[in-house]
Amino acid sequence: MKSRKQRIILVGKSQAGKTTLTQYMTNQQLSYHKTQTVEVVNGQFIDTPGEYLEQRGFYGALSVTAADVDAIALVQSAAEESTMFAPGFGSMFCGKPVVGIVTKIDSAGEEQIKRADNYLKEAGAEIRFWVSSVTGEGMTELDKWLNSL
Ligand SMILES: Nc1nc2c(ncn2[C@@H]2O[C@H](COP(=O)(O)OP(=O)(O)O)[C@@H](O)[C@H]2O)c(=O)[nH]1
Ligand SMILES: [Mg+2]
Repeated sequence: MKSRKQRIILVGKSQAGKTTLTQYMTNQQLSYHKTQTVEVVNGQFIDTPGEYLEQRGFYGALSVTAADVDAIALVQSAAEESTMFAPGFGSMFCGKPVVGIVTKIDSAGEEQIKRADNYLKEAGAEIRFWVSSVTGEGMTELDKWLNSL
């Protein structure tokens, strides 16, 4: 029997859409606030500040924060041309399941979505989801995967 909800940590650049995604998934009203520190949302999502990915000095903090989770989500905006995820980035999480989430697909074309998807694949996310927190597209599939962990 499951004693608690599966916990997942969201890692991605500032503005990637991590916080908005947690708001969507936990049925909160979408409202912007800058994530200043690690926040646990609904006991399930560990939301992290963009600095955890953008500044290598935070990688120690990132791996400690991730030690207690069931899965890692690498979050990449489809609207972003570049990525901060180095190839193989996901391997720093010691073999835990790594999923890729392409966000903001409502505001991107197919080529942009595929580019983001490829960044996540290269980073080590074997499974990827394409979502929008505005239209809700892709969220059912993501939710199903979370519940299957
Ligand atoms: N069009 C669109 N905008 C989004 C989506 N998700 C987030 N945003 C916007 O992107 C900005 C950054 O979102 P936020 O969740 O704070 O990103 P974080 O820094 O990764 O936590 C905000 O202005 C959001 O309203 C989405 O799915 N579609
Ligand atoms: Mg945030």
